[in-house]
Amino acid sequence: MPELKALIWDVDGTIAETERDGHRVAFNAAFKALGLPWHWDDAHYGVLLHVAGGLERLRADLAQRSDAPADPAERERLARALHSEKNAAYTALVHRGGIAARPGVQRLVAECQAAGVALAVATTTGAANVEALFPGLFGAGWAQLFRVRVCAEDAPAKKPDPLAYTLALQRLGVRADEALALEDSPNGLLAARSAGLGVVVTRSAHFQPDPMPGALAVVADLDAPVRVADQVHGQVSLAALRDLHSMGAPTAPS
Ligand code: XBP
Ligand code: MG
Repeated sequence: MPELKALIWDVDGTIAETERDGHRVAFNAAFKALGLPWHWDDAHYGVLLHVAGGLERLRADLAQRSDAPADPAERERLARALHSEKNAAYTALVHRGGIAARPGVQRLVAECQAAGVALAVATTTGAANVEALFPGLFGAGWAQLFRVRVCAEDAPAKKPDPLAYTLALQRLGVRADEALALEDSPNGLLAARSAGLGVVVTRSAHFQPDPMPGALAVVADLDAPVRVADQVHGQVSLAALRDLHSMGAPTAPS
């Protein structure tokens, strides 16, 4: 098995609980700012999250609302206005320091940095949201740490399409069997697997019960124990990832 050269990170739900603590809160702020009496509660947001992409999520919700504009052009205008308002509220919330990294994230990033394992991001959210979040979590050198970042602007075909991951691999200059992906959602898992990557799933607030077919491992968070064949590592360390990687990626889904 080739050496593990890169770790590709999903952002929302994987690096931080940004869906529960950031995007949902910001969508609700956007409804209010535009004078709409709408509110996405936790349970409804959990269902909507199966649509990747905030704008796509708004379109899906508006399409089934009886109190949304019936005219498609007007509905699209409203979805775009809400999405842009949501992103402004999200970056403001993040800048206020409202969101922490999930357990084990900063430790694993530091381990990779020390060992020369490249770090990349493959996310369906916009670059501005990543640029708002990362300095608070990884310090002033965050952009050197995560040199390769594939965001919504680069990969318009959202997960489960593999595009974000294939682009990240291309820009890293590594093959799929030289990298692993970290994900929290079924769509993300499918996207990374379709790009030929082995995937470790770290369960986030909204995807607790979802089956995660084909993941190399599924953990509660990166500080939780992880089983690799007949051995249990105390946490998702780089050593644990190397062991998982050496087992080889499961066959890509058809
Ligand atoms: C994240 C998303 C994003 C965020 C909101 O999925 O689907 O749409 O919810 O960001 P993943 P935008 O973690 O699989 O990348 O509103 O900027 O889309
Ligand atoms: Mg995610």
